[in-house]
Amino acid sequence: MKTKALAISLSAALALCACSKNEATAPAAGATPSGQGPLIVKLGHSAPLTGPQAHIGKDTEYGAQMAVDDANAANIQINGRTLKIELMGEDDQADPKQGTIVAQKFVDAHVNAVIGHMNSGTTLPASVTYANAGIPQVSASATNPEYTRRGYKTAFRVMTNDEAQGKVLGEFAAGKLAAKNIAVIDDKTQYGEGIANEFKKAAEAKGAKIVAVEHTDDKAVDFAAILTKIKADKPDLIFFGGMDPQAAPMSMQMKKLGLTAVLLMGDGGCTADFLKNAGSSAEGQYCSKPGVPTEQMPGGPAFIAKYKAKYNAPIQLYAPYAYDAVMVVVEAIKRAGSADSAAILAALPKTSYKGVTTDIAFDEKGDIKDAAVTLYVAKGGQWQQVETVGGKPAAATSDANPAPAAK
Ligand code: ABU
Repeated sequence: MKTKALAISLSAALALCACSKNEATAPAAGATPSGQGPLIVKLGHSAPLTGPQAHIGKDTEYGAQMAVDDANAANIQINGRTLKIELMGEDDQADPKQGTIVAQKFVDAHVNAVIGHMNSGTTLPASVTYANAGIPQVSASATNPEYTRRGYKTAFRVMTNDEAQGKVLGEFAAGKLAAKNIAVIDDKTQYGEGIANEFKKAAEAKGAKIVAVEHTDDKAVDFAAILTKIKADKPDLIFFGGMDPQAAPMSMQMKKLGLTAVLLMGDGGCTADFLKNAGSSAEGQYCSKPGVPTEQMPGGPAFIAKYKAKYNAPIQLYAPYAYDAVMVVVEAIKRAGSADSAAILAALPKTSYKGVTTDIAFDEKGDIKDAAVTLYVAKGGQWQQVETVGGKPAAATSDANPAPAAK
């Protein structure tokens, strides 16, 4: 009896010891649990899940969740333990302050890596927190070039950045679209202003004249004052740096006010929702998206079918990229033989992964190599490919891993 009581109090003391040691020393960010059983890996995912951009944030989360489900179903063994990934999804509301709150929440939860954030405006401030905590961050959508230019060893991106996208857009406007007088509107976000600046540089370098520069914000829906002002400058093209909740009403109001200028946007406006919400005004408007069209991606057709079967919704923008961002982390864990954040960080620069979207490898900054940009025109309620600039030749990606078949 005495021996049993002593054993119980000893094990209780040991448990207490372990617990207070854990609290006192605060385990390294992303440390994996020791002992037998599955190797639990926590991935943070952050995007706007409420507010006007929730449809894009949800799309990104769906893509990440699909990858998590596929990885868990694959029964991956890491040092004799089955990898079990848990996705911790958070809503940063596309708000930079909320983005840093979410980032700290992920640090406190000891996530092993982060997928996101969706917006450049949240990704940039959050990246400081992850860099300080040594947590790998893989963005599937934030395209502001600054994200990978701060020298953080923790920052990676599986999508073409806006230095490339803005250049392609500017050259397209002044070249194929032969725009001479261009008005530029941005939403004053890190993404909108950033891509507008890259666009302006490239369009001017190709001989176009910027006749007006206006700013709105990412909550506005009434652009009558801005558009009326711009109309007097007689632009033949309006470039908008921002997201579809603004782009759709802007397109409708351009027509209502009798502007004959064509609307050109980056990826933020290149969505299924833009087409739906802009109605007939969408016809003939242009946009760009990083990468090749989803159906031309190595794993695109299978991904589209599987996404539709699972979520019964069209892909908005970034779901295949979020899928690849998760898989790039999973591959890093496999190569490292460990899910510790430090081990993932050491493995990520050596990534060579045949993803759904393309073959993924990172340059010295953490940006994807061989980035492509595709231009689209709205025709008959669809985004139709105009041309793809850059990227790998098709043959180089034709043997890539297809996404798993639709369930
Ligand atoms: N890439 C456009 C939307 C996300 C962002 O960069 O803010």
